[in-house]
Amino acid sequence: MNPDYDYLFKLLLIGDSGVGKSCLLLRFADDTYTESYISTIGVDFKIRTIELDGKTIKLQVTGQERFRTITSSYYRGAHGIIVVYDVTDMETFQNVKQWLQEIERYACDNVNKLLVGNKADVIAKKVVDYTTAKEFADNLGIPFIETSAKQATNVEQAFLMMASEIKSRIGPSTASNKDTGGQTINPGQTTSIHQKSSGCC
Ligand SMILES: Nc1nc2c(ncn2[C@@H]2O[C@H](COP(=O)(O)OP(=O)(O)OP(=O)(O)O)[C@@H](O)[C@H]2O)c(=O)[nH]1
Ligand SMILES: [Mg+2]
Repeated sequence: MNPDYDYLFKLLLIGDSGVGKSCLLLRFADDTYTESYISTIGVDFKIRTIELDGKTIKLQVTGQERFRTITSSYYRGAHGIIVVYDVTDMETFQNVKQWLQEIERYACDNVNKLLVGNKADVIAKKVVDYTTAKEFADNLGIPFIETSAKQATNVEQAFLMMASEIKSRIGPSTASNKDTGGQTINPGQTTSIHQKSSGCC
């Protein structure tokens, strides 16, 4: 079998409710945006294939839903985890620490992380400074980017940044890392998925 991609990366979007995880996912995968807020029940799931350094990378992105039914198997299957906060809501930034603890607890040790400050278009209500968040991320050695799902600012860059970091960690594409053994998450799937015994990414 010859898959039509060189790499398959599984990404997870986590963060407080309302920060814009679903909107980032929709902007990245479908280039759409909607103002109306429908809190995610169940799992958001999208696939998009990108080109990076001449390689075809299939990104399978899952957004976390409000009631945190994401189980450890989702974390363990992920190659990269994007932690999102809302730049207009200090509490969502303060809660990033908790989200990072969840990653420590459940994800693979070498999982790639990215901090995203979303809603950067709402300049008048911005309460989390770029420099504050950047220093926080630098201290933890995590890349950081501000985005706007609404205006499509840096959304593409955020996902490309993540893909590129994972690609450099994993190294050259081989048959064994085309699908690195995480579980497959099906659209609309809401229940926990049993982890394959193949273990971590
Ligand atoms: N101004 C602005 N609003 C945004 C942006 N991204 C999302 N929103 C708004 O924020 C609200 C919540 O966005 P969602 O993407 O549904 O948030 P979520 O993180 O998926 O929330 P849950 O599913 O409840 O966890 C919606 O009303 C969006 O329209 C952005 O970049 N700019
Ligand atoms: Mg959502």
